Amino acid sequence: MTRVLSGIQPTGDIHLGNYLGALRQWALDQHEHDSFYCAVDLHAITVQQNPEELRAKTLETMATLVAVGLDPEVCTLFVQSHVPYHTELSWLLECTVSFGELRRMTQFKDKSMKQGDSGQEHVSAGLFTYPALMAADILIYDADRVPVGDDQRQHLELTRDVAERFNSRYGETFVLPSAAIPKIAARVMDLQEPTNKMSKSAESALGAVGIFEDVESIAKKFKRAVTDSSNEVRFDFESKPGVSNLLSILGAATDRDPELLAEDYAQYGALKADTADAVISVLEPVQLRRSELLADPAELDRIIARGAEKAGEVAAVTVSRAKEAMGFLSPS
Ligand code: AQP
Repeated sequence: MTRVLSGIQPTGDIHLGNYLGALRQWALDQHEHDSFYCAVDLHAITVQQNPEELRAKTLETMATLVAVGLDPEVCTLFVQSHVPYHTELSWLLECTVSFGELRRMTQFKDKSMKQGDSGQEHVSAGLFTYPALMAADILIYDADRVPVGDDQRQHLELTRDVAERFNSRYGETFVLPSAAIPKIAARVMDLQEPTNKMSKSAESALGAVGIFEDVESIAKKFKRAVTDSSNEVRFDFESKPGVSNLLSILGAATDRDPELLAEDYAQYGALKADTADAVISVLEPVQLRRSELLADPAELDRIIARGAEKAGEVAAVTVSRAKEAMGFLSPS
């Protein structure tokens, strides 16, 4: 059976891009494949976090994963730091990846520049080496398929390169994974700056739609979404990024082709209103499920503990295989 792995950082507010680009696919995949999903708290600390907030966000993220439809009886749902083998394998892979490969990662360039622009001079070494940890997250579960948004494509390619290099140096050890990127809404764009991806750290609060926002606020954000002055509804990201973003969100929320949807609209106003309605009807059941879960913390604790146990059993085997291949002396 195909093995699937993916993760989400327990930071900021989970937004529509995370949902349409990744989480929704995770929920579908769990029934087809042997699936492992986690809150990647070790990735979150590549930028400084408030400890109390990190703890609260991690719990909240786990509740969100269940709310979007992940069934802990069907898939393995866990918190990354509860399986310490990830950091152990990460070190082995840090010694396999090259400095030049890490330096080429566009996400490092973007995020370190963003920190510089916001007056923070401290850029952690972890932000630079994080792709090695991500490779460990994937390779440790022998994952064949990694459902992610388009922004993670480069990290997935690096993971494959690292696995190939390791296998050719030390013998067949890791499965080579492939990215599973959705056809529609693989890169949901910011509603205010449609040439930038929708992000948890968006400049304007109007640019990103949180999946737990109240419906009035969601409707307002779509109403104010930036389009252009030509008032022609056409799916063309190059010349009409704002309108195309709305069409692709509407397409993803209604399972329709954005190019065909464009033919149904003559006005931007109607497109914005229908997109808001479609998004709200997709998100409302998720919002309801999450509030039920947060009201039952003992159940959430049980899910998290069970997930760590299941994930740990698989991870332990891969790490010992990798250490053996590299020539580490086994403890007697
Ligand atoms: N805009 C997006 N469109 C489609 N997919 C997206 N993903 C993130 N943004 C979009 C996908 O969501 C999954 C979880 O990603 P993450 O936890 O790494 O989230 P992130 O990339 O940290 O989120 P942000 O919003 O980009 O935060 P910033 O930029 O502030 O750090 C991944 O599969 C990702 O592809």
